[in-house]
Amino acid sequence: MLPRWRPTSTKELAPPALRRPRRLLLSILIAIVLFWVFVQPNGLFFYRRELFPKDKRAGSPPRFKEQWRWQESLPQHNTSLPYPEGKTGRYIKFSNQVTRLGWNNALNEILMNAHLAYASERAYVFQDYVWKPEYYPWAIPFMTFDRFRRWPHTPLSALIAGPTAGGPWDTDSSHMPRSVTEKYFDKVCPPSERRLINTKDIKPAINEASGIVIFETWQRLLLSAPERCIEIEAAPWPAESYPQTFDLYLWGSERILSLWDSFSKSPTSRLLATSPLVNSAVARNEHLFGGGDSYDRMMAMHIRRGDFKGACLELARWNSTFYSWNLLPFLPDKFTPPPGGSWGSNTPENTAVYLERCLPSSEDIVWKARRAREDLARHSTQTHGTQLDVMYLLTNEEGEWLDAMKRLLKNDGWSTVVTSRDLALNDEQAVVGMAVDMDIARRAAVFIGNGWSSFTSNIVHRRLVDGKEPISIRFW
Ligand SMILES: Nc1nc2c(ncn2[C@@H]2O[C@H](COP(=O)(O)OP(=O)(O)OP(=O)(O)O)[C@@H](O)[C@H]2O)c(=O)[nH]1
Ligand SMILES: *[C@@H]1O[C@H](CO)[C@@H](O)[C@H](O)[C@H]1NC(C)=O
Ligand SMILES: *[C@@H]1O[C@H](CO)[C@@H](O)[C@H](O)[C@H]1NC(C)=O
Repeated sequence: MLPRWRPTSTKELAPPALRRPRRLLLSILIAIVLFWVFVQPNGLFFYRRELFPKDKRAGSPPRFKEQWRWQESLPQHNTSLPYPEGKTGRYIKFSNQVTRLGWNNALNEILMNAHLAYASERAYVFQDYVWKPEYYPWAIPFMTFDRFRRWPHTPLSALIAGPTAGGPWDTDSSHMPRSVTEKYFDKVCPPSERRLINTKDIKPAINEASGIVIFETWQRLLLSAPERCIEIEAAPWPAESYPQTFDLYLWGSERILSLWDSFSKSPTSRLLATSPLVNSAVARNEHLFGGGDSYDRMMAMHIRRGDFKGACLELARWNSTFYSWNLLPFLPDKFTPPPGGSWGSNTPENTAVYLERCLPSSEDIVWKARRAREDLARHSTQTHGTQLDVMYLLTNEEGEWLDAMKRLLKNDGWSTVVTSRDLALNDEQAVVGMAVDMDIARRAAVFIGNGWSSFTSNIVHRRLVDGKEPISIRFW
């Protein structure tokens, strides 16, 4: 889904050019100084909106020292390597990548940037995932001098594996430069040797273009540029509200679909893999489903609630289409925004249609599960008549509603019902809890997701790349 507010990014505060009495100027200066000291991300103190966050883990969060050390010791971090790696190699860093937003809004962009780097024959500079504070499983202290606690971040290799996070390319493309860390980029491409490209000089001309035109525009630029080291910089706010190379407006529209063919077949997609940490968490919890061979009997459903109760109304208000790969025309359960309504408001009938598809009731969920199981049995060429009796619910819901949901599903013949809340995760595994859920949903025989969710869309991507058939991918 599109976030309702813009993520803040550093270095965007420009003092307004005011010609007013001196006293006003002085107050503004004081306000700016106070902002820098207290509020601004790298300021001295951190100001929290939620002082009493509930549902957070106790103790201090894990630091991932091992993973960072592992990333640093990757073999491509060696300046003596021959072209296109080493000190004569070609590199691209996207400093305009989204930060402080949900993992899945970040993930789709990270993968597309890595694919662009590959197509441009440059090493992709991979960066930590920086959390949206509300989603981080630990509370963020009111005041702290510790930068990690203030803006928690997670090494990419804890969340995903494959060439995007530093793994090797396959043999067909072993001549391609491997992804490197920011730290190595700083060494092999010191600032004095970088060409900076600001998105404001490229994006305005292609803002409405289809995904493939956007991709090829950047690809031509990056391929033909003689500079070894390129860094893409975000246009300063408010020039662009989403200064990403592949931005939220693109992800939320059908314009993205022109990229599916090349992206889904790319080594970036084919070699994308589950991280060892996520795999360890899945393995640890498999006994809940009846062991590692239960995925053939499993249906997984993404029940997005919590913040989605408000979000679904916003989606209706703005007449939103499904998100990204959920829009692929060969998938069942297409959603076409109903006609009617006006800019920024929709009719009550249309809003009801949105709520039905975005925030289904417990009864609708049971009904949909039954239908999806029947449709699979009837149309699948992959499942060979295996009966589904294991249900996994991926959800940010909890409490009574969820307990009742489990009972309803059991009454409807699902003999095993497990939810996100039932998983046992250690601290490190809890940090990547969303990726753990996603991987269980990737493996399940059928998946039902929320068409507006980027979380769902990235599961759809992995399932299709794995070769799962469209009838096994459903939406509310
Ligand atoms: N483990 C788990 N967490 C979820 C689920 N749904 C939502 N969440 C929580 O919500 C956060 C945001 O979800 P993401 O999908 O990663 O973020 P997003 O980019 O906002 O995604 P969408 O809102 O779905 O488009 C996650 O980090 C979790 O804290 C779920 O099914 N399982
Ligand atoms: C760096 O690369 C060179 C050239 O391939 C190789 O000889 C050397 O052993 C590598 N260094 C390390 C630390 O791997
Ligand atoms: C919503 O989208 C539909 C289909 O694209 C269109 O017919 C309708 O007029 C749109 N409504 C608004 C309020 O933009």
